[in-house]
Amino acid sequence: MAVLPIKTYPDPCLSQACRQVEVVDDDLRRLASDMLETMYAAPGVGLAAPQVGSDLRLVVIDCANRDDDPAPMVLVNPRIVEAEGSLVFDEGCLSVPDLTCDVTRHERVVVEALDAQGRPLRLEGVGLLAVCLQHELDHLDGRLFIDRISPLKRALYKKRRVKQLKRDEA
Ligand code: K1U
Ligand code: ZN
Repeated sequence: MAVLPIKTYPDPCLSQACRQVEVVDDDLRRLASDMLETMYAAPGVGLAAPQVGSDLRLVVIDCANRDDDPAPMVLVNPRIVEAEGSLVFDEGCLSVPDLTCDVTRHERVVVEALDAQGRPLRLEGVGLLAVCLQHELDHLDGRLFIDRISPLKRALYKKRRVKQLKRDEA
C-alpha cells in the first residue's frame, strides 16, 4: 500500500468526468487500498479517484467515529438511487486547501455500487455519511464543493488560491 499525492485545485484531473469501471480486478483493488491509505494519512473521511489522478468511478469512505473500529468502504461505480431532505454542512475538501463553507445537501441518500469484490451493495447514509457520499460522488462528475457555493465566495477563493500558488512558485 502507498500514500499517493493528492491533486489540488485547479488541477484539471479534478474537473474531469470519470468513466465506469469495467472490471473489478487486482489493479483496481490495489488503487482502492492506496486510496484508503492516502485518506487515513490525510486525514479524511472520504476520497475519490480523481483526487489521486485516476479517471475511474471509484470512491473510498470511512465515516466511523474516531473511537470506534475503522469501517473502510470501497464503492465502485456508485450512484445515488434515493435522496430526501436537506441539511447544511460546513464542508472542506482535501483538494481545496484552506477553505470550508456551508453547503446544502440531501439529508439522506441511498447509494448502489459494487464492492471491492465486484459484488452489488446498497448503502443508506444520513448526516455525515450522506454528505460524504454526495461530496465524493460529485468528484466523479468533476464537481467540487466550491461549485455549490455562491459565485462571489468561489471567485474570492480562486483569486486567493492563484495568489498562493504564485507565492509558492517564487
Ligand atoms: O473528498 C475529500 O476531499 C474528503 C473530504 C470529504 C468530506 C466529507 C464530509 C464533509 C465534507 C467533505 C474530507 O474528508 S474532509 C475532512 C474530514 O476529515 C472530515 C470532514 C467532516 C467531518 C469529519 C471529518
Ligand atoms: Zn473533496
